Amino acid sequence: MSYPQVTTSDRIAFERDGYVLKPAFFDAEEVALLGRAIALDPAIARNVTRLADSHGASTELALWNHPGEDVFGMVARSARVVDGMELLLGGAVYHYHSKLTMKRPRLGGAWDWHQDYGYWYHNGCLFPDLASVMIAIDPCRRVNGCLEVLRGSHRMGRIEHGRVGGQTGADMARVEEAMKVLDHVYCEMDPGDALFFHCNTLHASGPNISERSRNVLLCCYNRMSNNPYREHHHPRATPLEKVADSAIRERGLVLAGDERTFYDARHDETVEAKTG
Ligand SMILES: O=C(O)CCC(=O)C(=O)O
Repeated sequence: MSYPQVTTSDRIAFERDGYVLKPAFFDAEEVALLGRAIALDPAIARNVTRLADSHGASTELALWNHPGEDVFGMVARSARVVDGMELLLGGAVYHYHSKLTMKRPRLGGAWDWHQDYGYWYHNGCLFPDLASVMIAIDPCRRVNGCLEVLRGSHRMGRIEHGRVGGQTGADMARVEEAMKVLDHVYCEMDPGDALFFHCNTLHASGPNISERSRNVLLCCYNRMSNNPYREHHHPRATPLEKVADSAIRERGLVLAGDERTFYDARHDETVEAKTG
């Protein structure tokens, strides 16, 4: 069986636009496993952090540093993702963290405009040699808060960030100027689609004003050569054990449960998943 791959023409698009959307990167069976894992793993529900946005709503986040043997780990370690990241970032990568961002029907809040490197710069990463892949578990549409990007904004370099609600947001005066010269793209996605984006790409997402949840998995990677110069709450260069693309389906519905250590992004501390 063959699996979708990131190609050299994807790399050209990524370098030009700061992102590339790969439709149907995961199939329906693989996406169903992710959806069931969210529903069935009580450790995820116990370790969700709510991040306030600038409009008084909040969005939900569950974040962990190390990809394990569970279904989320199989996706983060799958050859199609890791090889794709290595092609896009131009060298060997390691797993920086993964997170579920979840917007409940009618309640899920927004993500304010930011660059991921606006955060990660402060973690001792010298170069913006990091990227994320967002994998749609639910349909992502404007009405339920799909990701929005400013096409080509990664070429602006890192811009100033400050506190916006419970999040860290980009200097809006500069974002507004960038909006006058760059395309504002709503990245609508179907379940299984994967959006690879550069850590300096300005991105945001709106609130969920629909009756459907908007759950996505984000896996983030750093170049091995960009080992952070100091310890921080995400890992320094750590060997990444890649698995075959078939491993997601072959392993099936393996839950991490209490094997996983979550990181509480709101309180800036590591939270161990607890039983009971
Ligand atoms: O889930 C979203 O809509 C955006 C998440 C995001 O921007 C992030 O985790 O940096």
